[in-house]
Amino acid sequence: MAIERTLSIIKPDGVKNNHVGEIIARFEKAGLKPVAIRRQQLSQAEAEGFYAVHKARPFFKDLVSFMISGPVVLMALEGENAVQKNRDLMGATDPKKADKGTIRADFAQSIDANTVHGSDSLENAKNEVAYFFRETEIHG
Ligand code: IDP
Ligand code: MG
Repeated sequence: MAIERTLSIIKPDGVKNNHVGEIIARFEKAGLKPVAIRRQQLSQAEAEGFYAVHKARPFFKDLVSFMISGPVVLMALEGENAVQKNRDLMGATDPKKADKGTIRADFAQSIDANTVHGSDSLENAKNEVAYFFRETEIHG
């Protein structure tokens, strides 16, 4: 299997509820190494740009305002099959539908405050990692 990189974001609820360490521990135990990491307050423009694919969706405004409601933790994760592995660890978008033992099932409150973002394809992962990190900030 190929070594991949993917973007993970611990959303404002995960940061506010002090789950940063537990979430990163799950990634590391699963063989996903945070090769770049930064805590940051996103601006409205950054959040809108990041979620531009969802611009036409009815939840876009709420999604952006939630994402700028507090600091997030941005990470590039590296490991075998990293894109799918991260999605498996996250669980379904709606925490009520997420499998037991996933990050969203264990920590998320709602479909808005669902604790983590993860890239959904290798192509999106490349773009999303590059959206937040320069190559010189990534150390494998
Ligand atoms: P994902 O985060 O599991 O990849 P996406 O469909 O890419 O899910 O949606 C991006 C984010 O938008 C979700 O994580 C969630 O916070 C929010 N979202 C998605 N669908 C809904 C919805 O039906 N209502 C409210 N928020 C939603
Ligand atoms: Mg998505």
